[in-house]
Amino acid sequence: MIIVGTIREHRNKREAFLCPVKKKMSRTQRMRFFTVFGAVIIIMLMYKFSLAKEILSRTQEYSVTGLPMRHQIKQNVTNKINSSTINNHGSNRSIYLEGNKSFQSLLAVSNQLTESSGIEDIKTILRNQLIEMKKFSSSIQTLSGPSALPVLRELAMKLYEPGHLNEEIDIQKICMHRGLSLRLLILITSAQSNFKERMSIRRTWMNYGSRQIVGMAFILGRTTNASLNESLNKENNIYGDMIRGHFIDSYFNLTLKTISMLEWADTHCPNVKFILKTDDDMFINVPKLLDFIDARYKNDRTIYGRLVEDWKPIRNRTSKYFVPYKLYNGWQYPPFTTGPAYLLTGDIVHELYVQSLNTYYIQLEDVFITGFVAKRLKIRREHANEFLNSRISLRPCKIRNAISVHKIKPREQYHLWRDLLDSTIKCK
Ligand SMILES: *[C@@H]1O[C@H](CO)[C@@H](O)[C@H](O)[C@H]1NC(C)=O
Ligand SMILES: *[C@@H]1O[C@H](CO)[C@@H](O)[C@H](O)[C@H]1NC(C)=O
Ligand SMILES: *[C@@H]1O[C@H](CO)[C@@H](O)[C@H](O)[C@H]1NC(C)=O
Ligand SMILES: *[C@@H]1O[C@H](CO)[C@@H](O)[C@H](O)[C@H]1NC(C)=O
Ligand SMILES: *[C@@H]1O[C@H](CO)[C@@H](O)[C@H](O)[C@H]1NC(C)=O
Ligand SMILES: *[C@@H]1O[C@H](CO)[C@@H](O)[C@H](O)[C@H]1NC(C)=O
Ligand SMILES: *[C@@H]1O[C@H](CO)[C@@H](O)[C@H](O)[C@H]1NC(C)=O
Ligand SMILES: CC(=O)N[C@H]1CO[C@H](CO)[C@@H](O)[C@@H]1O
Repeated sequence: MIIVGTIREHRNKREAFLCPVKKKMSRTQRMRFFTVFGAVIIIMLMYKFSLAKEILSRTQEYSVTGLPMRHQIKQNVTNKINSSTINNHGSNRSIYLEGNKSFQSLLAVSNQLTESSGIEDIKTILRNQLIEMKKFSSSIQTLSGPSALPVLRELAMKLYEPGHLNEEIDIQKICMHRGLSLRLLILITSAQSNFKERMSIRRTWMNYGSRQIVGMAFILGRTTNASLNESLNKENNIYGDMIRGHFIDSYFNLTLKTISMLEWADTHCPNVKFILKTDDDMFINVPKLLDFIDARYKNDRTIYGRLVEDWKPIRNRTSKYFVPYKLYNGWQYPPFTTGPAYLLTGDIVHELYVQSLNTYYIQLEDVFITGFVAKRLKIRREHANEFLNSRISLRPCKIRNAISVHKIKPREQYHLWRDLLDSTIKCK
């Protein structure tokens, strides 16, 4: 009895809900209703789509910085767009405005519809609404300059994975007795695939590493490419001179490589007198560098190199050195020594490491370490003309007076090494 009663009640309710609609709607009215309903759905879908496109185009713009691994950067920026880590009111505001605008245009459509609106009226209203929408979309596009980029302004510590794969290397060979009797440690940042570059250095100026007072090693990151990883393992089995950090190796992560270098030196070689940071496309005149150090043996808290002042951030997205305002909004960098080669006194390594982790990340490692971090720690930066850090004519006498020469191809290392040692060449 009770069951039958509730079923009947249900049916009655349904009929009460459906019947008046059925009765009131004529065929044309029903058509109009569904057309408007469909149009509203289409508008909502289009807004959703344009919103998605807006986000996508921003992340793409961000990645058009000439940085390799742009795919991964894009992925992470997209991942983080939803999280609160984005400190970007510009883009948040425009997305928010867009939402408000879409709500308003739906209201506008419904307000303009009357009982008597025909299909043609609805079409006109929708067309006008679409034109409005397009105008608004393009105004958002022009709004999204660099300031609207979803850029992550993060402390380096958030990005850096500390630690090294130390099982593969002979730490004593690179830095004996934690650097107590070591005068110079040369750490060469190297890209994983640059096997030829490493070989040419091993066969030339790296030979000085066999002296008791000089230690040398390459600094690399981690890779997810198993076959590349395997060939690096093999290379290290033979040479044991590659310090491999835990961070992922990429152009955007260059600064992490230098931080990794500082961490390793701080942990395993804290007593060394001087550290040269250099790259695998450099020729280093080690005897000249040792003379340079001997003349400054008593000095402390200094970075020597090619000092540049008044350098301004590059805001051109197509540049390799592009830095968005969100990462650094100053109009010029503090004085810094350029990245291909600079020399640190050993006493500042620990400070530099700790402070670098507490500094906002930018991918220009020289500006970051020898500019921002060193300035904060009040470390002197001194210009030395012998650091050429640029491509010069490779005449023997020029090389003999230089400490570092940039943009050297692997086969040129051999020529320079031979010229450096050739005692038949006399210079003034
Ligand atoms: C964005 O965040 C909201 C709420 O935090 C969540 O429901 C949604 O799934 C997230 N979307 C994406 C694409 O992660
Ligand atoms: C957007 O702004 C709202 C309120 O202003 C805030 O709660 C939210 O976290 C912001 N979202 C993003 C992605 O910045
Ligand atoms: C949406 O925009 C209109 C005007 O453009 C404004 O008056 C209204 O306050 C906005 N709504 C919200 C929720 O901000
Ligand atoms: C790369 O090789 C190292 C050393 O053998 C190993 O610890 C690591 O797990 C390897 N990584 C990958 C991605 O294969
Ligand atoms: C992995 O590294 C090898 C070289 O060792 C290269 O030929 C290959 O293209 C790389 N694979 C990917 C997916 O990058
Ligand atoms: C940089 O390194 C960090 C730490 O290993 C890693 O999570 C991140 O994916 C890397 N970024 C790029 C762009 O390679
Ligand atoms: C940005 O750089 C590209 C090439 O590097 C150049 O063609 C373009 O004119 C530059 N744009 C501006 C605004 O300087
Ligand atoms: C390529 C890249 O940066 N990947 C990182 C994206 O972010 C997640 C966590 O937020 C990391 O685990 C990935 O390594």
